[in-house]
Amino acid sequence: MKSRAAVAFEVNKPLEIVEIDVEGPRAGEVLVQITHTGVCHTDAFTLSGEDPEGIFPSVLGHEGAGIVVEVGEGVTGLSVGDRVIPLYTAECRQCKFCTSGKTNLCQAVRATQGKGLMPDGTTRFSYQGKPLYHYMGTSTFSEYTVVPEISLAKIDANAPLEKVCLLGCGVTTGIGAVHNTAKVQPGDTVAVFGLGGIGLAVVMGAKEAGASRIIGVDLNPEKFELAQKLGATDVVNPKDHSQPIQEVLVEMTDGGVDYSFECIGNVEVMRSALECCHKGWGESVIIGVAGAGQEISTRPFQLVTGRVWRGSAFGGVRGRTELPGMVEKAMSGKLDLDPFITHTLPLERINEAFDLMHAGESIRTVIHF
Ligand code: NAD
Ligand code: DAO
Ligand code: ZN
Repeated sequence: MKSRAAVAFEVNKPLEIVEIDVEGPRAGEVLVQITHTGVCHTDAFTLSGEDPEGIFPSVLGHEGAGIVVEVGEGVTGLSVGDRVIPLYTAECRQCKFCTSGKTNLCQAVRATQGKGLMPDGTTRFSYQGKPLYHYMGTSTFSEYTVVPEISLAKIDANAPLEKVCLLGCGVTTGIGAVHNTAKVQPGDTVAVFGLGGIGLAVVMGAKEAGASRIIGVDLNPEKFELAQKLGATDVVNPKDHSQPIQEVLVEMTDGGVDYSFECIGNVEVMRSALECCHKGWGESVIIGVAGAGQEISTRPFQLVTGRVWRGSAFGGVRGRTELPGMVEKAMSGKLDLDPFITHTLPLERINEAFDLMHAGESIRTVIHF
C-alpha cells in the first residue's frame, strides 16, 4: 500500500515528505495506521548522526499511537480496529530478560530492531523500489507502519490518540524513571537536570511520589514556568552561578539530594548529577542519551562514599503490561498530558517540529497525519 511518510534520506538533512510503499504484515506482525506522533529529542539525535545505531534512509519516529489495520498470520492478541501504542522496547514475556522480573529490556527483537529491520531480517518499507529502514521498531513518521505484535500495547478503545501518543516515550520514560528506577518516596529530595519533555515528566512523577523538594535545572529560563507549574519547588540556571552546579545544589540541600535525574544526554552534566547526590545514599539516574563514543567520569571515591549511578530506559516500564493503565490514568484525568503538548502540526510541517525543539521553544510537538 501507499503511505505518506517523513523520510530521513540522509544524516542532518530535513526529512522529506513522500509517498512510500508499505508491504503488508508477515507472521507475527501488525499493520498500524499511525494517527499521531510526538517528536522526541532522540529522533533529532539519530537524524544528527550522533546515534551509533542510526541507519539511513529510514523512517524515524517512536512516540506514536494508532489503529490496527491488518494482522499477520499467528497474531492472536490484536484485532483490526484496536487502538495501540508502538513500543520501542518490546515485551515478549518469554525471553530471559522478560522472565527475570528485573528489567523491561526485552531482547526478543532487539538484534534486528537495531539494524532497522523486522524480526525476519527484511524491511516492509520502500521508496521508488529501494528499501527504507525501520527505526526503533516503530517508525511512527509514516501513516502506515508495520510492527511486531510483541511491540504493541493495546489500549482503551476510546483513548485520545492525539494525547496518549506521548506515552509511547517521553512522559512514560520520565514518570517511570521516578517510580520504577529510583523508587522515590514521600519526603525525598530530587534534582532534575534538563526540563524538556523527559525532565518535566520526571518533575511530574516526583510530585506524584511526594518528594519534598524538586529542583529543576536548565540553561533555558523559558523552561522554568512550566516546571514550577508541574511541581518544581526550586529552579536553578547554572548560568547564574560561578561555582560548579553540583556545589550549588549540595549547599541548597544540606549535603545533597536523595535522587537526581539527568535528562539531557550531556556527559558533563551526568557527572554533576551524580556529584550533587547526598553522601552515603544519594542515587543518580541517567536518562539522557549521550553521543556515540562519549564516556562518563567521576572520582571513584564518589561511589565509595555511597553515591549510586544508575540508568533507565523507557522508565523501566513493560509496555504491553503497564501502558494500558497509564492510558486509563490519562483518560480519568489523574495524569495530565496537556502541559506537554506545546504545538501541533500536520505531517507536512514536521521539520518545523525539529526547529522548535532545537530553538528550545517546544516541549512536544504532536504531528497529525
Ligand atoms: P529536550 O531537548 O526537549 O530537553 C533537554 C533540555 O535540557 C532542554 O530544556 C535544554 O534547555 C536543557 N539543557 C541542555 N543542555 C543543558 C545543560 N548543560 N544544563 C542544563 N540544561 C540543559 O529533550 P527531551 O526530549 O526531553 O530528551 C532528553 C534526553 O532524554 C535526550 O538525550 C533523549 O535522547 C533522552 N531520552 C531517553 C530515553 C530513555 O529511555 N532513556 C527516552 C527518551 C528520551
Ligand atoms: O536492549 O540493548 C537494549 C537497548 C534497548 C533500547 C532502549 C532505548 C532507551 C534509550 C533510547 C531513547 C529512547 C527514545
Ligand atoms: Zn522479552
